Amino acid sequence: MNKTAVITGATSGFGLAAAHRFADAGWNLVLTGRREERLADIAAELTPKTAVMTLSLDVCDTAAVQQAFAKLDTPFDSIDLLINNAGLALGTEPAQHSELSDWHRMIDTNIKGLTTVTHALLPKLIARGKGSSIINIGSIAANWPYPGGNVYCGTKAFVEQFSLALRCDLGGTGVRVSCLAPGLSESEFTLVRTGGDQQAYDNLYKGAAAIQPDDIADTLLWIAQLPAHLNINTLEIMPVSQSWSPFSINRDA
Ligand code: NDP
Ligand code: 8X3
Repeated sequence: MNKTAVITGATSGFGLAAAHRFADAGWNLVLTGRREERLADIAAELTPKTAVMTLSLDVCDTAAVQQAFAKLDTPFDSIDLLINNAGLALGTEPAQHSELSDWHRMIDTNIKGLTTVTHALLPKLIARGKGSSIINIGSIAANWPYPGGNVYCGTKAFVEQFSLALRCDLGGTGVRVSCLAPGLSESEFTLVRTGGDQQAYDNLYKGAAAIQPDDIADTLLWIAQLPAHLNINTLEIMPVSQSWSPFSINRDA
């Protein structure tokens, strides 16, 4: 029997690439995102390869998430893998110049949305037991702060620590938990973050040989298909072009 994966945020970037990769590998898919038209197009493209169900929902809408996952039909009611990928950054300004509404939306999406989906699907994953997995998409921003990262960095630090703590609680159930933490990756993420600034997008990625969504999709499939006795705890992945700088020193402060 084919395995089933739930991928949140499957309308673009990592989630979309993962949908294609997992479909090619024969997984049934439950794909979510807010953009219904994109979901319909993706389902139409993938359905010849595998069974696909789409759920148009906002992960910040707790009732919608709970209702959607409470009534999954066969074969989608048996969940082997949850990829908690839906997320976003908003703004690149220092904290003192940031919008509070942006901070709250990042917290609502990256923390509250991710935990709502996890809570809704935990019973199904535990029912599948050995070999099932949760893969949470963190970020290098969890461990490597940078100017303008403020709340985004904080939300991804939550994702990493939540993933590790979840592993403790799920001991003995057979459910694996991983946090995959990418660095600079080329996707709509940067357009969302900058309010659609194509120039900022072009400047960031030009010559950077950034991670591509297909690279992350390959890594997700590798994690999900590891033998059932192995658990990747956290995995940071950067493009070779990205590395660290010295600490800054504000001498006049
Ligand atoms: P994209 O912007 O390409 O994709 C984000 C996805 O999340 C979209 O499918 C979007 O769907 C979905 N999404 C956003 N908000 C919501 C919401 N409230 N409810 C439901 N779905 C939502 O970005 P990436 O693929 O790059 O990002 C995916 C994840 O990877 C994010 O968690 C991001 O923080 C993380 N990440 C990204 C990096 C990068 O440099 N790109 C690096 C490290 C981590 P829709 O708009 O249709 O709802
Ligand atoms: C996003 C990656 O490097 O922009 O999670 O913080 S980075």
